[in-house]
Formats: sequence, C-alpha cells, structure tokens
Amino acid sequence: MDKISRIKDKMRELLTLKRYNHTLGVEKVAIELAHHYGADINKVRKGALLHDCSKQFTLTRMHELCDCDETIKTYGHLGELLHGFAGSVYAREEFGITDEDILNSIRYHTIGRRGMSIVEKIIYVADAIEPSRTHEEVQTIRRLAYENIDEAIIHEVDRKMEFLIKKEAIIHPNTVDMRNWLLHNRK
Ligand code: DGI
Ligand code: FE
Ligand code: FE
Ligand code: FE
Repeated sequence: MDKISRIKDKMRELLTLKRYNHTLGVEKVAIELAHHYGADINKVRKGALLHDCSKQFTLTRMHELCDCDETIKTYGHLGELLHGFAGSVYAREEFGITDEDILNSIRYHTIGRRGMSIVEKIIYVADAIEPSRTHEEVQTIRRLAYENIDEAIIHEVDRKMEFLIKKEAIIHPNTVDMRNWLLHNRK
C-alpha cells in the first residue's frame, strides 16, 4: 500500500466521519490549487490529509504532544489553537513526515504565519473553502483562491477575525501578523 493510502486509512480511524469527509474535501481542493499554482502535489496531499490529524485528541494529549509557542503557553489550552502544533508533531512521529514544508502546513493551518510558502497557503485556503464549507463568504473566497491566493487568505482572515472579535476570543499574534504581511506585500 502506498503512503497516501496508509495515511487515509489511519485518518478514517482517527477522525469522526464528518471530519474525515472534511479532510478528503481539503485534499481535493488542495490538489486543484496545487495544479493551478504549480505547487508540489505530493506535499500538498500529505499536508491536506494530515492537517487535522490531532483534532479528536483530548486537550491533555494535544498539550503533551505539542511543542507549542509562547502565546499558547501564556493563554492556556485552546484546542483550536493547539491542534495544528500537536498535529505536526504527531505527523512526524506517526507517519514519518520529515519535510519541513509539509510539517509547517499542518502546524500553521489555523493561525498562518508571516512568510508562508505556497504549500502552506494552499492548505490554509483549502481548509476554508472545501466543498462542505457553506458560510456566506465561501463563494467569494473560492473565486479569489484561483485569482490571487493572497487575496483569498486576506478575505478569510478578515472573516475569522470578525468572528473572533464577536466571540471576544483571544487572537493569536500570527493571525494578525500574517494579515499585516499580506497587506504590506499586496500587489
Ligand atoms: O480545524 P478546522 O475546523 O478544520 O479549521 P481551523 O483549523 O481553521 O480552526 C478554525 C477555528 O480556529 C475557528 O473556530 C476559529 C479558530 N481560530 C483561528 N484563529 C484563531 C482561532 N481561535 C482563537 N482563539 N484565536 C485565533 O487567532
Ligand atoms: Fe484545523
Ligand atoms: Fe504545549
Ligand atoms: Fe480543517
């Protein structure tokens, strides 16, 4: 069995059916975007399939796994913020992923970062626009994804930040820093 099939089998075990279907949706969109932008299909597929691999773990397990950053340590155990960090460690340990670009695409898929690679951008956007996402803005972000991926990320991060502000949630500095970086380099 090839590596991709093995990852898929394991994801089916690790995730709920809904989350597994989301993962396959992210894989599909990520492959399309990789073709569109000439990115490495193999890297993008692995990043897509593994991006939420730790999502069903308990907070304690996530925290044990993750080599999380200072912000997450400071503000405590936010599962939404931890699962990318924990997931990248799990992907290395359980699936032998050593490629830093794939690992970063998992690590930063929720919060992004300044200087993201095309593989990281594709996973970030594919996560937001895969077929089962139905929020109001998704059509616009889908269109932008193929026109200018940076604009798609700006649109998505604006939506995310509005949502986080309404919830009075802690905003990770990467979320803001990635947005500033994209705005600063806007063409
Ligand atoms: O894991 P998924 O549901 O597929 O998607 P995701 O990894 O993008 O997670 C989305 C969630 O993460 C959503 O509920 C908002 C939350 N999130 C993203 N950025 C931040 C954040 N939560 C906090 N508190 N702060 C952030 O900066
Ligand atoms: Fe996620
Ligand atoms: Fe931690
Ligand atoms: Fe996801």
